[in-house]
Amino acid sequence: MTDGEGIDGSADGGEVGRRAFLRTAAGAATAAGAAGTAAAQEGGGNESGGGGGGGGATTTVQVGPGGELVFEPEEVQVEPGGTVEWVWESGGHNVAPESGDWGHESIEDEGFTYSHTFEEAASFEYVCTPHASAGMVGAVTVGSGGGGGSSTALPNSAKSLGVAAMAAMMSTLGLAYFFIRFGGDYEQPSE
Ligand SMILES: [Cu+2]
Repeated sequence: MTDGEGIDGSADGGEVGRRAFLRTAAGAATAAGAAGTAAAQEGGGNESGGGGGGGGATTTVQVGPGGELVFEPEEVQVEPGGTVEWVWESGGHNVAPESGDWGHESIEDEGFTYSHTFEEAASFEYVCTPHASAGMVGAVTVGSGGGGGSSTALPNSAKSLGVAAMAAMMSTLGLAYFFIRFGGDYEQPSE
């Protein structure tokens, strides 16, 4: 009945002290983490309207440059209201849309130009009819859509805040570990 009571009592005392310290350390770490999260959310909250200079800009696509059976560049991106101009660098090509009411189906010679203004945010694929099988295909992406998926990326400021919060948490926990491991006992164990 009475065996170990004194030992248990002192052990409990030590345990309580450690737990209290752990609670304090954990609380500090949580607070640091919460502060970091809040700051990160604030940092990520600035939704600026994006770059100006969208509508009205003209992007040039070379048609068959150097006699090669390609559109160069093969894929272009414009903002809604942006214009794409195709410039024939060699003859025998056209710009035939996969769908939609645009493009230039007639075969043209070098020096011809065709331009179209894209208002709708979508992806427009097209081919050169005579050379589609040779891989003379192209695409116009209007807007930031088309599988970019970059809207979920955190701004760098939020990332660094997160790292700072994590570092604060780790250092707090490290300090806690140090105190728990070595206690306040700085005496060397006598041998
Ligand atoms: Cu062609």
